[in-house]
Amino acid sequence: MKLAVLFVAAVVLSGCSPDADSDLARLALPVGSTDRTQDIWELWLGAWIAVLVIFLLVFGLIVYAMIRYRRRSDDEIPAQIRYNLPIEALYTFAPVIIVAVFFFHTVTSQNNVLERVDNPDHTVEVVGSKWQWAFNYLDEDATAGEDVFDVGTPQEPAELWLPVDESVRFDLKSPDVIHSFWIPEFYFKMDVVPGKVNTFDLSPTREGVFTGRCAELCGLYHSRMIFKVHVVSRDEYDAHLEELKAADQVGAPQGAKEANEIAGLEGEDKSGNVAGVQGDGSGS
Ligand SMILES: [Cu+2]
Repeated sequence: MKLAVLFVAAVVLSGCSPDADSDLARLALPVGSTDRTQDIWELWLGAWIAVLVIFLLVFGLIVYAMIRYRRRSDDEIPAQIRYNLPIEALYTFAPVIIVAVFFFHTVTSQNNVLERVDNPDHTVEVVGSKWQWAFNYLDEDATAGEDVFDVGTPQEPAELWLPVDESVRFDLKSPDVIHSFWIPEFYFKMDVVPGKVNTFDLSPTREGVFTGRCAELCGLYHSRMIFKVHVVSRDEYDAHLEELKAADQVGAPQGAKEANEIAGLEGEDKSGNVAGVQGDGSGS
């Protein structure tokens, strides 16, 4: 029985992969785009297999019990059974085992995804602030070691450029509240926490333009914290950095340019409690 169920699950899911054309074959994930997406993909696929097996097993037992122990005539009552120790032990231990297996695979996948590379090729400092992003490219050859940045506003979102097949370290910072840095194609998000630098490494593996978001409800214009991600060749990446330098976007801002200028409310009093949003560039 178990083997049959496993076989069905394997057949149903065998056409699935993280770069399949159809959403269904990707199990509703976007096309995977970094060297870390395979780990998350395997976790996702494994969870679906486990869920399918459990579903078929439980549903099969329900149908079996309904038919096998049904009331067969009006003057007969099916055997009334209670306190079956083996079955109650099964009820208790099966879920514990299921949770333990999920936990084990979650921890190992997470460790793989968060593994550091020794000398990342690039370092991008990501500053999430109410309500946009700043991307600081630190110590790049293309700019002769000068830090350059791109910073967005809710009306004009920032763009993050990344070179394909080269490792990037992301340092996440926030000057105000908790945000979450999320690029769905990377199968990954990480909180951006004030007073703490969160870090992760990855290499984008697929050129393209993606949409990134803030995934932590951070206030009124949380939904405007959208940004564009361009994964490009190294040459295009370097050219973009040179453009930023030529546009005099030199330095490493610690908050959005107009963090307290809310879309549609231009000209409002900008003192008050959002004034602290604009960082001083000290990088603390
Ligand atoms: Cu946010």
